[in-house]
Amino acid sequence: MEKTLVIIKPDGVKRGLIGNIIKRIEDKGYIISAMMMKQLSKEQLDQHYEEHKNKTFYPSLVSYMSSGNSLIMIVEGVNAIKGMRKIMGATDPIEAEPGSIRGMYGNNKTQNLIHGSDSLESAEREINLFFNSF
Ligand code: YYY
Ligand code: MG
Repeated sequence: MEKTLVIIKPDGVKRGLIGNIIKRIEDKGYIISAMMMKQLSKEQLDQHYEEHKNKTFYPSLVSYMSSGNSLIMIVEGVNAIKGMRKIMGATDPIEAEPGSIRGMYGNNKTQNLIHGSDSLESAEREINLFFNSF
């Protein structure tokens, strides 16, 4: 079993897509073992997205990600890290597979509905950041 950190981003919460997205995660066979509704602060986002701090899109990413509530979850399952990335789809929803979450519901590269850790190291770091546990 693997753990990964998943965030339904503010556009997903505002658009009422929480239920649909959770359904996709559970239908895949994953277990949600923790969840927390929270408006993320700039300080938390600076840590969460530290690899992107110097990118040109960073200011707009942080202002969007802090604009409203997010649903932050620990998702568990066999190969959950890679598997979640697969059902999320590519970063840009226009490039994402039509059947993926981003491909089905998204059309904006920044407001792309969902985050999932990209490696075991990221999962451990991100789960510790939001839940103080791994
Ligand atoms: O891991 P993933 O979310 O698929 O993409 P990343 O390349 O790690 O970028 C993180 C986050 O930043 C992305 O989900 C949206 C935003 N972003 C952006 O606003 N504009 C870009 N050109 C690239 C990424
Ligand atoms: Mg990433």
